[in-house]
Amino acid sequence: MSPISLTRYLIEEQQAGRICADLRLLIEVVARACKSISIAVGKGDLGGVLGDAGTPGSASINVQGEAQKKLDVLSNEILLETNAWGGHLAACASEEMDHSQPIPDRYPKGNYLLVFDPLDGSSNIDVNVTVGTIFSVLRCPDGVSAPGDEHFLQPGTAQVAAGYAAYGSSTLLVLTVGHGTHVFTLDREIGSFILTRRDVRIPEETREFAANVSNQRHWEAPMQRYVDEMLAGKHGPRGKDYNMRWVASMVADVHRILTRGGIFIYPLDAKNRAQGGKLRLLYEANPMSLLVEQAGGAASTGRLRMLEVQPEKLHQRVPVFLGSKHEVEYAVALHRAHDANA
Ligand code: AHM
Ligand code: MG
Repeated sequence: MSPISLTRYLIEEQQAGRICADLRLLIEVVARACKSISIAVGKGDLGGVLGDAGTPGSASINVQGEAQKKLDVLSNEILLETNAWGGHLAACASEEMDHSQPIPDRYPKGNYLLVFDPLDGSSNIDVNVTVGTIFSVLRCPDGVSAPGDEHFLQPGTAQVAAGYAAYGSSTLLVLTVGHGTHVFTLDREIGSFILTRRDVRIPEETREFAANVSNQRHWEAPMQRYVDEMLAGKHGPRGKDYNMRWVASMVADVHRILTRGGIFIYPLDAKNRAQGGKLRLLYEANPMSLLVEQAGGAASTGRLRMLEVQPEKLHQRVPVFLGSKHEVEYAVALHRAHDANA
């Protein structure tokens, strides 16, 4: 059978009545932006794109209070510019921008809102480890012609599409439009994303976890216990030996879980408690949670199903537990038992 390109996949989804033409074109434009980012990431030092943004000794700081890399800024610009003129969007919101940005008046406007983390895993940019772009598509509420930050505050269940591009040994686009999670690989010779894994399924059981264990002493008690139990191996309460992997790029860690199972955890800890967690609900947790649920996995804050959290602010942060269903359920049960005894 001839390869199925992203374009063909999306046209077939439209023909099946699962997406409309505007959403199809919007996803095509996001994919085009990801190709441009992939090229910029791939040039590395040759493109002069590594290192901090800003001037020497005074790195530019984003709304998250984090030093921006040149590639964070460039990727954000690529996504904004590529998506500005297509006529499918009403506004964009980015992890790298203080506020959402409406489509400029000189361009036609559409009915969707695009949310993105332009280059996730920034700490890995300069060391040639996988980074990625995470995105989520929401509907602009009816009757809203000039959307502001408040119109993005929709729960993850309202996402009409979500995905990520991973810039690793190959460039991948992983996508859901609410009917399964599918993997497309960039064929660099023809410049197209080709469907390489349809309907990914995450095994319900796992022996692998992803966590920055250097933070363990700062975590809430149930999560300290959870990881202690896994580290105790087959002679401990879990009765099996676990393996640990932590790339520190959420796209890479989630991609491994979509490929062979596992659990990803970024708990609440003493350092991030005031902000509610480390990872961002709208830019990271919600799109990844939709992809994981669509692949048969589970995603939680530890206390709530991630996709049902009602956002209160654009840059809201949350604790994250996602991946193999039974493992996530176990982590949630430990939180529940702890809260019941508090
Ligand atoms: P970023 O959006 O600033 O790159 O931060 C998000 C990243 C995730 O990709 C990753 O899971 C996590 O931060 C790594 O955190 P840590 O450096 O604490 O291990
Ligand atoms: Mg990020």
